Amino acid sequence: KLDVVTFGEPMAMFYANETGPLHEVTSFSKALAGAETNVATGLSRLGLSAGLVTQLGQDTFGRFIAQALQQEKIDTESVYFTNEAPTGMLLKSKVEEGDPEVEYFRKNSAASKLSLEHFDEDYFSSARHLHVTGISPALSESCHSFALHAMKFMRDKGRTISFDPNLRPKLWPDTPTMAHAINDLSAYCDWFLPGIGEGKILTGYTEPHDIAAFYMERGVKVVVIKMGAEGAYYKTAGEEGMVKGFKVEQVVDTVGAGDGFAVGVISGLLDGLSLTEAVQRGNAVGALAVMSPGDSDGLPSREQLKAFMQEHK
Ligand code: KDG
Repeated sequence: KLDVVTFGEPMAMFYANETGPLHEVTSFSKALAGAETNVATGLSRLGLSAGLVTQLGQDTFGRFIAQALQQEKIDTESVYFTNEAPTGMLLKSKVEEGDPEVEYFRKNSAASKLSLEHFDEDYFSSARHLHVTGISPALSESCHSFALHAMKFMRDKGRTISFDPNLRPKLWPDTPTMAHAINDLSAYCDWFLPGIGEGKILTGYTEPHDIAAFYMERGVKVVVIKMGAEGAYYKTAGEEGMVKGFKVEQVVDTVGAGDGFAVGVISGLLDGLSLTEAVQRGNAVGALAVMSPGDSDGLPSREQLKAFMQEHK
């Protein structure tokens, strides 16, 4: 039924319309956020069927998110509601350059209470592919167990699994705990998609080749490392190389680039493209994502993606 299933925490995001410290900003725009949600959005816009498993609070943000997911044609059959915890939200600042400031309001949120009780085997089995990020296991013990179980379950079913570490140090007790948890989970994925900075933190190595080798020793088949504007490095048992990035005229907001990259690589590989073509598509969707202020407003339709890739050859 589904091409891709993912799980995690969608949030209501308020991003600043003016630069300056968050507490001084007076005007914000509302948008849908959450790394897994961004990936599901991007895949759906490219015409793949994507399902998001999560729990929302019975509140205004929960209603906003449920509606936004439907507008994006994301399958919501496995979206649960609770009135015992609120829906998570975040604030994001506006910057002239570099990464914006992000402040979360998500502790003990409805999504953090997602647990194995919510794991619907039939729903997961109906998907060809599972996408996981390192944010979900950081949310709570029960979300960590959920992530591990989902990966083991889909692996036993012979499905492919992509994993973007998406390091969020604010959500973990300390760096060693974070690295340990992510590296343990990586052993269950087929395609591992870290950023170069994340790869360094997680392995202690600085060279893409060594970072990739670290994960291949754990059984990962494809490692693709995001190198920012340079593009991306890839390695498998038989090949390795760099795929150059696309030129971006103006970077508006870097958040969401990694999610866009995942959208390109996952959709490309599921469409049957070669690895280098899929990575190139990842670079293209990542470039489109940084040209707009929200996390997902730059994510393209098939036509927009094709046009961008042709114009920027
Ligand atoms: O990757 C984009 C996400 O960082 C953003 O949408 C918010 O999910 C989010 C997080 O936890 O940082």
